Amino acid sequence: MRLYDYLPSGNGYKVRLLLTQLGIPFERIELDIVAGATRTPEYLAKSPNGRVPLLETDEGVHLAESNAILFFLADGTPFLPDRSLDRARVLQWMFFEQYSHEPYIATSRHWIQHLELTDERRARLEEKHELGHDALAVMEAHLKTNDFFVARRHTIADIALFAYTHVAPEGGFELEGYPRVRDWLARVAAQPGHIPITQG
Ligand SMILES: N[C@@H](CCC(=O)N[C@@H](CS)C(=O)NCC(=O)O)C(=O)O
Repeated sequence: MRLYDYLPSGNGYKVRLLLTQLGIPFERIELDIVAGATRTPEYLAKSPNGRVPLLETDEGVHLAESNAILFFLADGTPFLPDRSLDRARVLQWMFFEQYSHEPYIATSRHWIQHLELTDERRARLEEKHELGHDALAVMEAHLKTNDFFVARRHTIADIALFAYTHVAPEGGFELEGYPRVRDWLARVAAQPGHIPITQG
């Protein structure tokens, strides 16, 4: 397996983390996304949307989109339940992550940590923070009665949401007001084979 990746990327980290927890060996190819390394003709031939992560199987098949990669790798393992309703609930939380969480929490972090904070970005940050806090509040409410997001155990829904939630403070999000989210972050970080986002 080969993973096209960018170390600070939470989307890349999701896949790195699952591959490691499944004990699947992989070669990691680091791409400098800020310098446009995902927009070269060679890379676009593999991944037309020009983003990381991208999985390349030993057969040379390419699969993009972090949560699709998680779903593919987790199938048949304890990280993805068998029951169809549970599988749908895993997808429910992964779609929530991509539509209501990542665009606000991950983007704020990327702008603050890796890009120049222009006046235009600074002005848009306020709305990103408001919508990011809405997503954190949804998570906090769910975790009032659940230790994990689906099926009362650690699944790829937790991995997908953990990736950018645990580094949300780097995007200006205080997690003090979300005690259940903080407890859940600790539970996910305590799972066997866990690695930090900084580990390639
Ligand atoms: N929905 C995609 C988002 C991927 C994405 O936005 N990747 C960013 C890094 S986190 C990227 O490659 N950006 C480079 C670019 O847009 O040129 C996923 O979940 O994989």
